[in-house]
Amino acid sequence: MVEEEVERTIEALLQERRTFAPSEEFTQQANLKDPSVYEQASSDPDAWWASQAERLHWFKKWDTVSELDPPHHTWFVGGQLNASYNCLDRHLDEHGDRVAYHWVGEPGDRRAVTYRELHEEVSRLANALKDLGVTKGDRVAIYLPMVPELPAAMLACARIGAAHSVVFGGFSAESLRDRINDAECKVLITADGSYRRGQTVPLKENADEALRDCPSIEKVVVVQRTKDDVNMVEGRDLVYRNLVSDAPSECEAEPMDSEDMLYILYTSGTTGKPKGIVHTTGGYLTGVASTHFNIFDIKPETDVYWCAADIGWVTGHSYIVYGPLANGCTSILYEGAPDWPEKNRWWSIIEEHKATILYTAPTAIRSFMKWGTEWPQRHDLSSLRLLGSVGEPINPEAWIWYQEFIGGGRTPVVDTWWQTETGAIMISPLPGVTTLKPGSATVPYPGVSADVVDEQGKPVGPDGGGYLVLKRPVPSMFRTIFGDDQRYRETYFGRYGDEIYFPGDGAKLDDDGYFWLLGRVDDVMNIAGHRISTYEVESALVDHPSVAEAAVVGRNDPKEGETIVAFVTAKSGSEGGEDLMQELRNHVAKVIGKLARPHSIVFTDDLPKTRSGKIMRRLLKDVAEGRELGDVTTLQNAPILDDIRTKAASLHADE
Ligand code: 7RM
Repeated sequence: MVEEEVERTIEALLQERRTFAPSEEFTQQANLKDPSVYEQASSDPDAWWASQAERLHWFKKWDTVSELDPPHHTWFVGGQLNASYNCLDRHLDEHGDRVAYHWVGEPGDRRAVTYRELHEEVSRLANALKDLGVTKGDRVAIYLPMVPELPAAMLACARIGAAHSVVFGGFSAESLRDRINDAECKVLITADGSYRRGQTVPLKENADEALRDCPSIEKVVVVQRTKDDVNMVEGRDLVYRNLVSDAPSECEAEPMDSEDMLYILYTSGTTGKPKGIVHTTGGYLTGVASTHFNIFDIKPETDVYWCAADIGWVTGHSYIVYGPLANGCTSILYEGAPDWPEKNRWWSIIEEHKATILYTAPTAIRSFMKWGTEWPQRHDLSSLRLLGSVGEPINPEAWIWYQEFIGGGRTPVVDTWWQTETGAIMISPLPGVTTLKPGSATVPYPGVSADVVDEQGKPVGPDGGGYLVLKRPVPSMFRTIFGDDQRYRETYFGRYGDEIYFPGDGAKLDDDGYFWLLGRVDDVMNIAGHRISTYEVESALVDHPSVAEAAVVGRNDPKEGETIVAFVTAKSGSEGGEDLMQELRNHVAKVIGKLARPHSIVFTDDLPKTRSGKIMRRLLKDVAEGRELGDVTTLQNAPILDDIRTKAASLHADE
């Protein structure tokens, strides 16, 4: 389709069909189709969550469903289970030969791993880890690319009761070092390297650099992915494949208490030091199995499900590893970049494997929009029946594009709001029940109690904007920050007291009680006494046909107060000049109001992004305010900042 037609289609859909009720066909076959589930769950949350915990295999049933001691809470106390057993052993009798992962390597290699094969690999590796001295309660760092050995390593830890700490393969040696040291990991599982856009990433080299300063590490297990020659330290470093083939294939899964730690995952906060988010076993697994089954409407026998995140982020932990495997479904696992060797890579994978469900992030969707519809249109995507979005607010234009050009106009799109801390999805449609509104994550999942409140904690009511809060703990919620419970209390419960969890997001409620997420509250600006979210202005900007992507920050100036600075990437074919600048300012004024009109607009070829694709507004704020740049170590495209700084120089011309 030519660009103009695409615009017209999106425009028409946005105008004519503001809301999308589930089709009768979809509802009829849906796992959850009875809307009374919401009422039932809220009138007796413990009974609801207990019913969801029944999805799992418990070695010993719990004594109590929940014990609340705000801000702490425990779930299924007295119960015993094992996550690896639930993800593997439990499925073997009935469908051990079902594919767990269709793995696709970036260079084009492929491997299908069945539940039985994964079970054997995990059991062998678990034995090998025990042999290396890893015992229950120890921490194991994992720094691997998207290869089947990554979920295997996580499950091997879970099998013997060691907590894993997965560090995203795109992180630097320094980040790896800090995370290993914070958790005092005993063993590191890594690889020689990984593939990204046809290049190799030297993981082992990074690991070696990190390990110069990691006294707790005793052994290093190395997966040979690229088969490059790498440095192996005598007595410390061992080849993964040799260890696994030499180890016995039977390994009992360790019975774990429901509240035993399953893993630590680091996430950035407002300070430089990342927070080690601690998840436990029974509650976490209950939350991810339940939400995965109901929100993605999983039919384990027939679905081919693809969550295109990296396992190094919580989305991958919950919705590539634990949720899908607990539900016994077949997933796709892809190692590489979406534009390698060409921009149709994802669509060719979907066609080849007849994927039925795709779960990805708005930033990816916007890239696809930028690349044009000709790439997906080369492929038969008719196998898709459900689409999901996660990671940031999705602007209605991208939502519609996704549904129309990837979902063929048929599929529900579930916009799922949650965090590393919540472990599982908290706000999302149920695709067989909920009427969708493009741009809204809709309503809290059954058993989740959310609201939007003001500075004092007073509910703002319909049509009001404020802060999102969760008013009652849920099983999948994290328990603490590793080694820093004080920070846990202060960051999440310092604002409204011990009973109310504050996730750090702004939100709006509409007349139907739907939640509209507005981005992090650190991204909320105060322009002449009006609260405007950077996200609202960004949405207005990307709504303009010439804009591919936009990031907005508030620029604080002692004289001028806070003013809006927009960083804009123009679509190919559009020119970022004086004319477009005026047009965009007028456009925003038209969409939101004059008070939201950006004071300045800087055109740039790209925006600074973290490796998970989140725009780093903090750095743009530094640029806008003419400061030294803060921490750039988590940035995937650092060089673009120099370019942006040069272009933004005029912002400070009169200072
Ligand atoms: C899953 C994940 C969490 C933050 C969260 C929000 C933002 C995530 C959505 C969203 C609007 C969504 N974990 N966020 N999902 N905002 N709509 N559907 O991303 O810990 O890495 O990030 O991401 O600000 O607080 S995370």
